This record gives sequence, structure tokens and C-alpha cells, in this order.
Amino acid sequence: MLSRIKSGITGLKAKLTRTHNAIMGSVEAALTGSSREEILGALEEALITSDVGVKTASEIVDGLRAVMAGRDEEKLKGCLKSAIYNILKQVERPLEIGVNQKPFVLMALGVNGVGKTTTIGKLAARYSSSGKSVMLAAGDTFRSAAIEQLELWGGRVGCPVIKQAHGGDPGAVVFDAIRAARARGTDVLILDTAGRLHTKSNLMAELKKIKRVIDREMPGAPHENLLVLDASTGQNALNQARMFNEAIGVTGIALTKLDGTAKGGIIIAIANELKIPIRFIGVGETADDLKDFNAGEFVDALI
Ligand SMILES: Nc1nc2c(ncn2[C@@H]2O[C@H](COP(=O)(O)OP(=O)(O)OP(=O)(O)O)[C@@H](O)[C@H]2O)c(=O)[nH]1
Ligand SMILES: [Mg+2]
Repeated sequence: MLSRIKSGITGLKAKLTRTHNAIMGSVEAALTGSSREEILGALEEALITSDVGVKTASEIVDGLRAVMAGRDEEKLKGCLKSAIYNILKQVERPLEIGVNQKPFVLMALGVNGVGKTTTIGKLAARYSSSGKSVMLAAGDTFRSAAIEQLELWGGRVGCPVIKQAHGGDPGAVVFDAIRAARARGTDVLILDTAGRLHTKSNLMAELKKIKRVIDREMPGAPHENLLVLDASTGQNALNQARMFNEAIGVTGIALTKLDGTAKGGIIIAIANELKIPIRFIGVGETADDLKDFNAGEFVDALI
């Protein structure tokens, strides 16, 4: 068990290497300052440039100032690590697929290119290999290749994909999907949605409509509105989270592309400012590259 946990951490560490280097490069540099105040000032800047954001960075540094008397580098690092852990721990709430909801309906949300369809494919692979029956619904009827991309994942995982023609009504796709999932006794129904329409307000109106259709067919569904965010877009991701949460209501977040050049601090900003559960992190393009978010593991890999 312990060795499995250990190899999990090592694996995550390897995936987060670039993100770790980006944040730790500037933090280590900050720690070499000659006075406590100089160090804390540089640390605050290092956190801001690592996408932690002004508000959260200053809260973290104020906390360190309150507990740190001297300028011991190792102690400071330890305090920084526990400050970040405490923020992230609050949003560590893995997604649980309720057995009473059949189908459990998960709607994926997010602007174009963040990794919605890929995350859906990874989730389908995960649930289906744990013995659940999964169905996908191609609710992005706007972008021409979106349906084919979802079908590719459906084929890989071996689960059905409900679709209509390109340009069709996503509300109708979702309606069909819920009926089909109920008829077949499907455990998990995952809905893909568009990331871009002609305008942002069109997109929000369409997503609200999809949500209404779902709720009418199955009161209380969707059971999870999973917002997918691309970690490499920094503070934009925080703005997207605010926007989707206000318009649609977000119950969980999947943060993708942490294996790339993302500076990683955005996860701390999202956790501290929005307090929305972070369900998953994406660390690559294959089915195995979606991990449950675990605050302890993540901080160990990051700092
Ligand atoms: N490195 C890396 N790439 C990812 C990850 N998640 C998604 N991608 C890649 O990001 C690109 C966009 O992913 P999609 O899943 O198509 O994004 P989307 O949100 O569905 O995009 P639209 O359908 O255009 O709205 C693809 O090339 C994916 O392979 C991740 O965690 N790490
Ligand atoms: Mg897509």
C-alpha cells in the first residue's frame, strides 16, 4: 500500500516537473534575500508570477510573516508548504458516483480547447474499467470535428455515444441521451458541451437550456457540473471559473495540462478564492493521465 502511494507520488512528481521547476525556481531565488522582509517581499512576487494571484499571494505571505521569526530557509519553505497545503486541502473532495442516481449525469463545461472532450474520454475509460456502464452524449454540435472526436474516445473505451447531426440542437441530444441511458440502465452518462458559439452570451444561454432539459427529464440532474480549466492559461482560468459558476453553477473542477508549462499557482488561487472542489487534475493526453486531486500528493510534487 505504502509503496503504491509512493510510486503514485513519484509518478505525479515526474509529470509535474516543469510546473515544479517554474514555481520553485522563483521561490528558491526569493529565499536567498538578506533580511526577513526582503525574503517575504520577493516571495510574494514569486508567488504572483507563478499565477497564485495578488490576493492569495499576499494572504500566504501575511500568514508566513505572522509565524516566522527568523529567516531560516528550510523553515520558511516548510511553512510555505503547509500554507499551500491548508488552502488546497479545503478543495480536496473526490467525485463520488452515487449509486442512487441512475444514470449519474455529469455535464462537462468549459471554453474551447481546455480539454473537455479529452477529460470526458479519460473519465469514460476510468469508470468503465471499474465496472460501470458508461454512455457519452455529443452535446457540442457546433464545432465540426467535435462529434467525431467524442466517437473516437467512445470507440477506444467501448461505450455508446449518443449524437445528432452536426449543427443540431444540443438540447435534443441530451434529451435522447437521458432516455437511452435510462432504458439501458446505464450507470454514468457524460455530456460533452460546446466551448464556443457565436458569442459568449449565446454559449451561456445554450448551457442553461441544456441544464433545463436535463432537469426536466431527470429532476436533480446533472449531478455534477464539471468545469474543465486549462492550467496553462493562468489567471484566465480563474475568470472562467467565476463566469461559469455565476451563469451555470459549478460543482467541481478538472484542471488540465499541468504536465506542460503551467506555472501551477493557479490551482492555489482557484482553491483559495472560489472554494469549489477540485476533482481531477490532467497531466497528459492518454487515458491514464487523469488523477484524483489529492492536496498532500500535489503539494509534495509541486514544492
Ligand atoms: N498535455 C496535455 N494535453 C491535454 C490535456 N488535456 C487535454 N489536452 C490536449 O488539449 C487539446 C484540446 O483538448 P480537447 O479535449 O479537444 O479540448 P475541448 O475543451 O474539448 O475543446 P473544444 O471541443 O474545442 O471546446 C488536445 O490536443 C488534448 O489532447 C492534459 O492534461 N495534458
Ligand atoms: Mg471538445
